[in-house]
Amino acid sequence: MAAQVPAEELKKLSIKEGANGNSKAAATSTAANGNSIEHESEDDDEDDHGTSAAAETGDKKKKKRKPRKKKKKSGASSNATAQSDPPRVLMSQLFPNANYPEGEIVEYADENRYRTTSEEKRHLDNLNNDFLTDYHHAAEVHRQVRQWAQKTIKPGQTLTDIAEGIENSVRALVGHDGLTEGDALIAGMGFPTGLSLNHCAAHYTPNAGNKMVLQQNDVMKVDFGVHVNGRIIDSAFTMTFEDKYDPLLAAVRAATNAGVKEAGIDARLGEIGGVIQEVMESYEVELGGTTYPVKPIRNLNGHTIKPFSIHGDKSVPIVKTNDQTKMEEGDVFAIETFGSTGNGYVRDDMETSHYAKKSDAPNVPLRLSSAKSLFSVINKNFGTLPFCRRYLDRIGQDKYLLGLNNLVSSGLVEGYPPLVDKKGSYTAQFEHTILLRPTVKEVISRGDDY
Ligand SMILES: [Co+2]
Repeated sequence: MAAQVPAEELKKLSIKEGANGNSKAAATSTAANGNSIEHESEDDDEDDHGTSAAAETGDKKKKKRKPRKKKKKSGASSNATAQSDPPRVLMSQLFPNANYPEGEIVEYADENRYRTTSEEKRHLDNLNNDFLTDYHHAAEVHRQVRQWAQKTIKPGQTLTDIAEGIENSVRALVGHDGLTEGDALIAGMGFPTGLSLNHCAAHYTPNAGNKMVLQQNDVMKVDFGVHVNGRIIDSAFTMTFEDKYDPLLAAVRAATNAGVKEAGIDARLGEIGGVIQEVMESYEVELGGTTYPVKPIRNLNGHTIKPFSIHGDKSVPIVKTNDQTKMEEGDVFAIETFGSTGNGYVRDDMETSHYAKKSDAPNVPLRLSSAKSLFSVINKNFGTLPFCRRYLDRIGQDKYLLGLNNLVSSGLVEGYPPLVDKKGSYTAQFEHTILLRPTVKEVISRGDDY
């Protein structure tokens, strides 16, 4: 989920309008660096799971990401050892000893090199055991669901079906359907499934009755969160069905990877933005006979993530700024970049779907009884996790709009309207969650897809 730059802050940025540097070298050196996730070797026994839940899955096995550390416990009640299609096998069943795979491990460099072997830092890392297990759990759910989504989503499907397909899969894999009070706070969606098309860059998900159908020519940002005990994975990718968009996607993928690479303990936020910008602007894309520079969307940011809170207090710009703030040990960052063929600037548009209770919500008396009861529902079901109108619908709430709008105007709940660039433009996004562990940087949401 994207963080927005306040308007006053933006004025301080010195942006060279239309600048489109030709530093191709910067781009290629940082682009799509290989990931070094600890894979166990690809299973070659594709056909040996015939008795499992995966048996019903038939043809779609070829691109499946297999669980990497399977430990068969004798006497296990169920014998599913591979994920089903759609994904419905509990992650805790695929990894019975909670030995969820790590993300990409990157050793610190330069003056932080000592951390990898430091006894003290290792000790600190070990203290984080529960935190890491929850994070690895959530990340593997994200990977399995998104890789299913990548091979399943096709033009002709409705956005509602796509969103529900992702959300029902996430809830099934963590084993919490979120239908009973408090259940969605244990594990489930970390925030609503963003399905933002074309010039819309972020924060679009269908509300009830939405009949929109994905088109062949669309550029769709798929941005969803998975949380386990409040540890949120925030990771996003872009889907297209026409080759002409490939340079746009390559620009943004490379820019995000450059940001991930620059991130580290003591790295300065403004400088990371500069590196991201340089990589992004080294690309251009030709659409319909016109060549467009790929511009970073300068009022969208990466951000820290706190327990149950998607936007922490630090922002990672995607253009050069003078922000000298440093990344620190223990920080969790969502590194996300957006590229655009439009203005490189977004504004609010369309009907709001995303909301979240503010963590610093003031204690104001609510006079409207519908607002009061809705606030209680939000507290019990989502806490400060972002939710959307469909999430209220599915737990049986109706006629809540007046109350919801009242909570927003009272300052207790924040609305996150869709963010759009110039009409007719195209925007793309890639995003990873990274942990600045005491010993190593972990790109926790890294997969073999992006
Ligand atoms: Co985000």
